Order: sequence, then C-alpha cells, then structure tokens
Amino acid sequence: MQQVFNAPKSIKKNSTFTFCPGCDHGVVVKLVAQLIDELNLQEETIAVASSGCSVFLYNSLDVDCIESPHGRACAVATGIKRAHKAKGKNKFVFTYQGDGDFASIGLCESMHSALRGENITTICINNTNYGMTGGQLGPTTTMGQITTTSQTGRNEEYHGFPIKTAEHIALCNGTSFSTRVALYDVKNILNAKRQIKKAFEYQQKGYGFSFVEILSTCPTNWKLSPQEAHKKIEEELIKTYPLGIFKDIENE
Ligand SMILES: Cc1ncc(C[n+]2csc(CCOP(=O)(O)OP(=O)(O)O)c2C)c(N)n1
Repeated sequence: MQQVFNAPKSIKKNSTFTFCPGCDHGVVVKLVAQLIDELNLQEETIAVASSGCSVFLYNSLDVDCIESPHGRACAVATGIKRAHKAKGKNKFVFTYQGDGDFASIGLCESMHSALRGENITTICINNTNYGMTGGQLGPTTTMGQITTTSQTGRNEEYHGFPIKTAEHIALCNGTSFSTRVALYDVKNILNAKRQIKKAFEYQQKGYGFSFVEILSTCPTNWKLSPQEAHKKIEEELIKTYPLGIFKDIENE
C-alpha cells in the first residue's frame, strides 16, 4: 500500500476513496479532516453520513461515524446531539450528505432541523443529480440539464424548478450560518475551508444550525472530464447557484 504523506490525522491510514476520478468529494473529505485536526475535534466528533456517494465516509474519516437512512441524516444527528447533551456531554455532530438526500427525500427533516435551530452542522454536496444511483434528475438539477430521467433536459412544465438550498435554509430562524461554496480553483478551495471552519465554530459556540452547500463535480454522470466539469461549475452552475454567504448570525 502506498504511504500517504502529510495526510490529516483524522484521515484513516491506508484508506482508499471510492469516489469517481475527478469528483470533488475527496477534496471536501480532506478539508473536513484538516479542520477536525485544527479544531482538535477528533475525539468528540460524531459524523453522520447518508445514502449516496457520502456513504463510505467511515472508510476515510477516523472519527466516530454512523450511517443514516436516505434523507434522515439531520434527524439522526439531532437525536445523537440531544441524547449526549441530556447526559451532560457535548459531542461535535455534523452530517455529510448529498443534495438529493438533504433537499429531496430529506427536505422535511433538513428544514425542520434548521427551523428548530438544532446545534448541528450540515455539509451538503450539490452535484445536481442523484450521483450514486446513476445520475437521475434530482432537486438541484438545473433547467435544461440532461440526466438519465430527463433525457431532453429539465423543463419547467414537467419537472418544475430546482431548489436553491442555501438560500432556503438561510430563511429559517434557527439557522446561524448558511453559505454556498465551490472548489474549481485554489482560491475557492481555501474559501470553502474558511466557510466550513466557521460553520464548525458556530456549532462550538452553540449558535444553532450551520450549513455549507458545496458545488461539486460529477464527471461520470455529467459525462465530462474532471477539467470540463470544473469549468462547467465556474462558467455555468454558479449562474443558477451563486456563491456567497446567505446568513451569518454574527454579521446581522
Ligand atoms: C429510502 C431510499 N430510497 C432510495 C434509495 C436509493 N438511493 C440510494 S443513494 C440515492 C441517491 C443519492 O443522491 P444524493 O443524495 O444527491 O447523493 P449523491 O449520490 O449524488 O452524492 C438513492 C435514490 C435508498 N437508499 N433509500
């Protein structure tokens, strides 16, 4: 097995990613692991993954991990956070889930967790389709986008409109922080790390629900090279999904 140099302490030794080549998931997992190290959270973290490409998070992250059923990550995280709190323990709890998981099958759990101001953090990977199951139309599929279940492109009459998750979550009173970031160049990767850090710190400060939506490549289902997929995010996707902070409780 090839030795991994400079790997964060919170990445499992000899772990192998199951993500497709060029998928941004691997970058996010590395940023999350670096922050767990920097904030000294490894011992107190419980990560909640879900169905979808996030499912093997426990293979990579060296923290306590639990799998939730599809769409139920925020509900499971709520239970974990509250049950430990009831015993006087403050665990650091975050969900790591796809956009279909968070904003379609799990929309009810997700939005009500934000409305209740659950003191958890969510990392939501928006790759504009149901990635793991073969690239079907999801809640974030953009207008005109071709997927395996919208072969002539998403259209208003038949499929309706995509959800702008970060903006919707920002409208919930219990949300402390809501942002959308991308990873198509170094500047954006460093910004994504700063935003995830803020979301983690807001949970540590007990501010309530903190949310980071990350625009991610899906080269396999988009049928693009990794480079073309990043270009698509930079040139097309951010028109539908603008980057920025939509709620920050410390700057209101
Ligand atoms: C209740 C239930 N319905 C459907 C599925 C099948 N399923 C597994 S992953 C998935 C799609 C996940 O898409 P998304 O959440 O966007 O994550 P991605 O794979 O794109 O990262 C579906 C529909 C399931 N596991 N459970």
